[in-house]
Amino acid sequence: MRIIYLLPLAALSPLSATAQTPPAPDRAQVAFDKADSNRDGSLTLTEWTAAGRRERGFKMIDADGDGKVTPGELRAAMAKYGRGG
Ligand SMILES: [Ca+2]
Repeated sequence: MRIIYLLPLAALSPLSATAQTPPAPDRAQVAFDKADSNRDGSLTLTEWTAAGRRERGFKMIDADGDGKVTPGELRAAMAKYGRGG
């Protein structure tokens, strides 16, 4: 009997999720994809500044300092600072 009551709630949850603002990981991926002009899965400073973002932000987000920003680094920075730089 318990399963019958839970199923309608489970079916509704995807609908309510799409009506809300996307969570930070999704926004990070969207921002990343927008800036990753050559689609190689990492952002260089050139791609970053070409996307209209500041060099200072790139250096803050490039956590390991290898000169490339990964989706994970961007996600972590957006979680920390609330935006993409
Ligand atoms: Ca790239």
